[in-house]
Amino acid sequence: MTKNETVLKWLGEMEELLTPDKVVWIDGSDEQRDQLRALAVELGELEKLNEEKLPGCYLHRTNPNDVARVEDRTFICTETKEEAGPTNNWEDPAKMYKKLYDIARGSYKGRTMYVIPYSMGPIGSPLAKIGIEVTDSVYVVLNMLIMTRVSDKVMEVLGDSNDWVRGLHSRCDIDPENRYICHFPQDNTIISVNSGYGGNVLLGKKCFALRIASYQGWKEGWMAEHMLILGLQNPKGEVKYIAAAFPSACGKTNLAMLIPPKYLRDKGYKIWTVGDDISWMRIGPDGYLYAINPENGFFGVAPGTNEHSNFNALESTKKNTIFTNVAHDLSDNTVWWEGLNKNLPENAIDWRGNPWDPAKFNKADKSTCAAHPNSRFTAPAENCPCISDEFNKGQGVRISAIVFGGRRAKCAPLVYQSKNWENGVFVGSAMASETTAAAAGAVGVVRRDPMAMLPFCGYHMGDYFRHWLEMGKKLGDKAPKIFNVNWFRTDDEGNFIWPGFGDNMRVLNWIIDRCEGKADATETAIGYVPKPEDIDLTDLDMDMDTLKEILTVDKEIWTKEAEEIEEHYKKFGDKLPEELRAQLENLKANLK
Ligand code: GTP
Ligand code: SPV
Ligand code: MN
Repeated sequence: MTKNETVLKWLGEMEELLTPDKVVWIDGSDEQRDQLRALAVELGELEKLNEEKLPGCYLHRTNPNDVARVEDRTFICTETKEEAGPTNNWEDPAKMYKKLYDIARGSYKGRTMYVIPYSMGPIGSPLAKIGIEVTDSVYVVLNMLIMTRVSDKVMEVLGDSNDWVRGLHSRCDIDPENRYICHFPQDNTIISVNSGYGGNVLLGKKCFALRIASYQGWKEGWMAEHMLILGLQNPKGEVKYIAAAFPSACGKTNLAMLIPPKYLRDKGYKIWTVGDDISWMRIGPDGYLYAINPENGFFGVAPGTNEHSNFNALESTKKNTIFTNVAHDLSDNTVWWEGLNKNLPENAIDWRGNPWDPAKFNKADKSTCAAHPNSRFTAPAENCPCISDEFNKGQGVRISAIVFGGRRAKCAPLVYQSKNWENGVFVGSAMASETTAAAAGAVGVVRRDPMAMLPFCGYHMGDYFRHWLEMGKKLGDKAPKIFNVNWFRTDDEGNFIWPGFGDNMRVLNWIIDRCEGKADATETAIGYVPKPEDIDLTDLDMDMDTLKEILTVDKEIWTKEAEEIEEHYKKFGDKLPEELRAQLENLKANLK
């Protein structure tokens, strides 16, 4: 398959360590994929779904102890603890290699070692990067075939270069006590043991495209971010691109595939999807910021996805999709999850593999759900009805606006614009959101999640803030404008006030108008907030007073917020850039 000595040497070491019965290279062909699908069914790793309704689709259940990312078992193993910083778990690389090799040794015995050469980004694009993952899981191979670009051409493009990311995945015994997701950014290496769940094992995704790539971007002068990328087309046919960072399960996939409200569609507005989770961004020859989506598919949250909330995502899952931990509707051999429709299946198997009793279903009690709250679909991007023409082009799209956001029941207004890049970096660095089921642990607890990168930044977060500030200096007046949004303000009964989903288009239009100098705003202590009349409420069952309420900046709440940001900043010690400290002081002064 290759003459690249760095690849052959590493694969030799892996074979010796893991002792597989055989080694199979993955070539990206339909023929090999079909054989592996059949094998996965034979092994019980996948169940084949209704070929007429869901052609090429399969169901997988992970071990119930293995359903989300495990942040407490995720490590950044740099030479020094200081380099990993206060927000990452750290271990000495030599110690961690030994520990992991001891766990993985001999673990492929009686099994096959699959070698997956893949490209993050269009193969051969100057913005793309190459990885090789070895795994003993056919499920992982089939997911990687959807999520990344796998082909013989990848090794041709690599040639004899050593610029590629090593990824070792071994299922071992799916033992939660020995589960580790470890990154060695200085060796371009990832090792993941004892898990079979998405973000822990599809090593091109969070492990490479964010944790390793963020480190590479810092060293090489570019950015790897937890951001969707969308193109907003106006009635003149012009398309402007927005990149948006929200924490896990906070609405990236939904925003990326949004369908505008009817009155805006009638005028000719349309959204194109470039990416739904990860963005790699570089300064182009013209000095502007350009982004590609390094992925090739969507690993999306299933619950809540339906033809009204996210039609395009649902369409994307109608063929060649793998469903993980959703419910199996036996009546027609299809899938179901909470929020798909109101027809609770009478004859279904839940995500644990047990018969599901719809009579016992109680919306408020997650343990009665048929699908796991973090159940997911792995769908090819090419299935998406609104996939952008730019998706497969390697040069990237020019970003006009960067948007931060999260789940805040009371604090952040629907939208505001930062005063400038530096102030925007402050907004991102101070971001907070309620935790979700995407990671193991408590749900609904507010935590600081800078730039939605808390679980994904592969180095010291203080250096990461500094890198953002440096990028801003290089971009100068060509820098994208930075905004913050919050779809999740709630009323006293806990209901979301803003309708969200397609109606978020009303906010995107204000954002683009601001970028083009077309919309007015009111200056507040935290930034520029829209004049209520500039958020178009046509056809919406919402009055001006309610809109004004979600646009208000409550000084009392924000004074408390500033205190919490101060606390949060203490973690970074003298690595916290002075500029950000000054921004915080400025906010406090504005609130007086
Ligand atoms: P990851 O894949 O984990 O990174 O998640 P994501 O950020 O792509 O989130 P996603 O779009 O999958 O949405 C997660 C959950 O939030 C789903 O249950 C959605 O239905 C819900 N959601 C998305 N957008 C909105 C919105 O505008 N308003 C409300 N109320 N809920 C939303
Ligand atoms: C997330 O948790 O942000 C995801 C899913 O996108 S995972 O791939 O598991 O990280
Ligand atoms: Mn994500």
